[in-house]
Amino acid sequence: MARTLKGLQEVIEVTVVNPRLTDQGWQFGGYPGADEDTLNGVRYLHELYTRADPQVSGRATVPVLWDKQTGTIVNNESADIVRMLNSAFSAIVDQGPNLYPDDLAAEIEALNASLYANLNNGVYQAGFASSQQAYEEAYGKVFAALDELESRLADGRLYLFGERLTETDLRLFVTLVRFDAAYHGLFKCNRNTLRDMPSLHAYMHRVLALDGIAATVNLDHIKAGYYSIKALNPGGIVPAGPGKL
Ligand SMILES: N[C@@H](CCC(=O)N[C@@H](CS)C(=O)NCC(=O)O)C(=O)O
Repeated sequence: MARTLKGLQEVIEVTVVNPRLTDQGWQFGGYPGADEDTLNGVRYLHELYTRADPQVSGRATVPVLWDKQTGTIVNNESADIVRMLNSAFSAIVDQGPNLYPDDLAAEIEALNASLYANLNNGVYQAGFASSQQAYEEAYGKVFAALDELESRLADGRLYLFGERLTETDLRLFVTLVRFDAAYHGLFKCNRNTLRDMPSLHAYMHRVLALDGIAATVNLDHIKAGYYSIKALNPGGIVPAGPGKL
């Protein structure tokens, strides 16, 4: 999203991994809409981690920002990468909204933190809970956060902080756009769907309608990806719905 909004498509290519996580982690190619690694010609993402650091251990996660010139990983933390795309390339391409304006920095940090704890990560805590109590606590946090956002957006503002789109909107959108297709069913966050929350639902569609953003969302990949988590869905059946977001 940040790449598109900042007009960096010509400067930074995107390689989409196969949405079905294998026992070797993320794989390139072999699925509609997934890309081969034409740059390095590897099959699994972990091979790029090893190229970057032969001693590396741990999980090979996406996203990865890869430097073609030095042949290494610049960063693998989405929050950092969004900040980099916002300002680090402005000498080459200077366009798009400032996603992290100085005068909103403190508020952005505060909302990012609570959104992460209650919603972005809250849905995972609900989905991967190993006790009824942990699940119900996470479920409570998720819907309390959604209720708060629903009333925040009910005053007719366009984005979380008013007229200006910020990185916090990107961080919220990516969770909202997955909600009905993945978190409601697989992660048992099923008090209601996003469609049942009119202001939030309209907000999600407002962001989705921004120039180029719909092309960054692949509903089939979202469903195939989440429903291939074996621990939660051993049979691997992917639900047919929802028909639309
Ligand atoms: N802090 C990282 C976390 C990335 C992360 O956990 N990515 C997951 C997918 S959303 C992943 O690649 N998992 C691969 C695995 O667990 O093998 C970020 O948000 O950028």
